[in-house]
Amino acid sequence: MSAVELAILGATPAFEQPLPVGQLYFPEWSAYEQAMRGIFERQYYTNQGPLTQQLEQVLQERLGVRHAICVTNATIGLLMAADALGLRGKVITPAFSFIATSQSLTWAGLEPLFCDVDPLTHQLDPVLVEALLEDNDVSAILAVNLWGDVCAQDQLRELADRRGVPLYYDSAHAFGCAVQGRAVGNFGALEVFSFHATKVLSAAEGGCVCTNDDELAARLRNIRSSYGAGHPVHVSRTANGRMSEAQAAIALLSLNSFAQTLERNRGIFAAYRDALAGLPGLRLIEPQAVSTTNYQYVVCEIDAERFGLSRDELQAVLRAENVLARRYFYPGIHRCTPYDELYPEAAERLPVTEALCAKVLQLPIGQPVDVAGARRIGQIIRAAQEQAASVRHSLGGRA
Ligand code: T4K
Repeated sequence: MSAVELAILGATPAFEQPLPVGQLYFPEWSAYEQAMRGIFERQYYTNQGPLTQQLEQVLQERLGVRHAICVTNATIGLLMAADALGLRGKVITPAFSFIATSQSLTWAGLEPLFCDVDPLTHQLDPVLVEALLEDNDVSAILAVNLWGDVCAQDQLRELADRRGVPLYYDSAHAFGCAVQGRAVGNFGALEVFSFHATKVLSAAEGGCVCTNDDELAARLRNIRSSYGAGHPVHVSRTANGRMSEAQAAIALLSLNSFAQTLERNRGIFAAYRDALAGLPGLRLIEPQAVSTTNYQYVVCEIDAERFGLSRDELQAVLRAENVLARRYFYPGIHRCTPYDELYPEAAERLPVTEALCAKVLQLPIGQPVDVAGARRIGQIIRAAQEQAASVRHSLGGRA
């Protein structure tokens, strides 16, 4: 029997403070204060200020991309992207993503055409994309680079080129990743990063659209706002997608310590890998296609039959220990408003997404947790499996 006593069975929680998922980078207070002092001295809050310009410059250099266009958040960036690409009709996209991916299409007057994902990597399945491309109404592919990994990019590019539609990426999970040494940000027509607080590069709230296409960049800048628009080009709609100076200040500080963040993440991920090794019914998702990952997330699949507890039961065990594990993504986008009513038949076409939504669990990584914490979480999960019958009994069908 395991020496670990579980909080769900009456023991004291393993962690005093709740451990959220998400990177949650916070700079040193003194560095933040200094950056804010600069903003106050310049009396310049937003509208493509000097810090935003500096951030764009640094991102372009680091990623080796011609244009890094900073925005308020990735959702706005994706929306602007759909408009700048001049899309119409349907866009092939996964339902296994955060709802913002599809909502960006809906806001742009487009229709998401949901495609299933690969059961091993969780990325968009190119074979299924090919079949959906037969629909004449399709005007683009919006792929999502998930979990610090990337899609089958070569296959997707080949399919998109053959059909003559743009391929673009929601890369909210993939900042800092590279494919054969080439930074993510350089693939497809454009890529959109999120700099949300939960992401590996944080502006507290923010994002960036990267492209090597000068024309597209000009349209994106003009859609974003007249500030920082560069040379005027015709666009039919404009928005306010500006990044504020306070956001840019945090992003610059986050970039300064990015190498340490990655190193820290790598250590935590390795601790989870060791701690969870050999557990029947638990599969840790490891990046496959990238040469560098950001370890932004720790994602596991729980096979209820083999593990002995369902994903939801294990989540309840962890929550009792103050580990705020998340069912991420749950439910699939096709089951969220308005898509559940628009496409009631979608679930049948998305068996892998359906299965993943029932078994994927996200564990904490980033600043809230350290290597010792990851090991402890691994011990809790192991103990939960060993004591599955008692856990189930204590939950009494609640999870
Ligand atoms: N595409 C993909 C594939 C995405 O994953 C996302 C966003 C987007 C597009 C859109 O990017 P943005 O427009 O957001 O830039 C979070 C984030 O809000 C969202 O950025 C992220 N993905 C999404 C998957 O997760 P929630 O609602 O799950 O976050 P929330 O508030 O529950 O936070 C997670 C945990 O962190 C909680 O336990 C609370 C804790 N937390 C959170 C924040 C913000 C803190 O302790 N401190 C904090 O400051 O959406």
